[in-house]
Amino acid sequence: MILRSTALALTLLIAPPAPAAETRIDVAMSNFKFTPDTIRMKAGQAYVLHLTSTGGHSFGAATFFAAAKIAPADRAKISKGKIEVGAGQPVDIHLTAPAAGSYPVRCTHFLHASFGMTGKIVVS
Ligand SMILES: [Cu+2]
Repeated sequence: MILRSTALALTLLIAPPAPAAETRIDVAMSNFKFTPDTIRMKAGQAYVLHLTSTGGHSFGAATFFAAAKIAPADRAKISKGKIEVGAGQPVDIHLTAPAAGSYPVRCTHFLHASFGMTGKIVVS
């Protein structure tokens, strides 16, 4: 029993559980689209959403951000369900994907969504 406990302790010392690897997802914003416009995630998996823009756009995904687990350090980057992304000012959001579903994404800037600047996050 003592030997078994020692062996277990040694195993834990030698191989501490690795933190869940984050998958990076790049989303580029431009006039007037998200690339890709369908973002795919697996429920419960860790991601870094890397947002870039060639102009002033927002990544509006209120239902997604409300449902996902957002890293505390990144919560302040989200305001009223959206993230403003300026040209040359990338934003990273570390998060854990929520339950399966399709969550709408849109740029909230005036008329941008009607010009086609919409997308979705599909969690499976
Ligand atoms: Cu826009």
